[in-house]
Amino acid sequence: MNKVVLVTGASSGIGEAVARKFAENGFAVILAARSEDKLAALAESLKPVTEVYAARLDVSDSNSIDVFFDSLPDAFQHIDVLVNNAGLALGLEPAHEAHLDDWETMVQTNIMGLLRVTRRVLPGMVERKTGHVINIGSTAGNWPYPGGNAYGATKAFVQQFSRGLRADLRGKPIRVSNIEPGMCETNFSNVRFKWDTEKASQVYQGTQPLSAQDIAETVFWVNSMPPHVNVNTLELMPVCQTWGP
Ligand code: NJP
Repeated sequence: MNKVVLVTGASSGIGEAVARKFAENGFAVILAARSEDKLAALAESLKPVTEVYAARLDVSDSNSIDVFFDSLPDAFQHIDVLVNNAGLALGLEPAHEAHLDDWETMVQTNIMGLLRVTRRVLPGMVERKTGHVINIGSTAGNWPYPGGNAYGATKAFVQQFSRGLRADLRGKPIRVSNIEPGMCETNFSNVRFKWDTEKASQVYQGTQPLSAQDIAETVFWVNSMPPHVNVNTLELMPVCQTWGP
């Protein structure tokens, strides 16, 4: 059996592009997200290329996590690469107008979801003495922008958790990387910025954003480095992004 990659949030955008990239390069892929119809379509398109398993996973729901991992077919149990990509950003209001429900959903998805999945996958990696956890963070975790406060804080958590994982795994041949995209054209950015040109122009000048493929190439490259090389943190921004360093 080929190496196995699990991609959460594989139904669109960066996750879909990452799954395609690994599939085209000989990995067996596990596709996970809530949108089963989109996963099924992606799985169909990848089946001629590689072994695929697709199943519903809501990372914000611990029951869904249990069902998903308890149902993994034997051939997909040995996860070599985990790409913790599922995530979302809700609301663009300043903190004094923000909706607590939005904050709760972001915490449950971007923080608790990533923790739940990692906790299920990591023991197997430790036992097999091999593995790579690749977390998809955000430039927003480093460079807060107006209205992105709580979202950025969840991604700052992802960065700090990645650092902590490296400490926990010290001496073990398991890699942990944190990839931090800036503005990337996906459903995420369409929903978040394109509906309001004025707000979009505050954070993004409207020339060329990153593409999901740009991130997929980066994630694949990070994993393709020799096993003794750990890319800790990698931040990518489109040249036109107006917020940041
Ligand atoms: O966005 P989108 P991206 N359980 O909306 C899934 C980060 N990022 O590809 O469940 C399981 O196309 C959702 O699937 P579904 C961002 O924070 C992006 O841009 O079917 N899955 C979908 O597949 C995120 O961590 C930008 O709705 C859940 C996927 O997540 C990652 O990149 C900038 C889920 C989201 O795909 C991918 O986002 C940046 C749940 N509860 C960081 N909730 C950017 N695009 O500009 C959502 O700095 N998903």
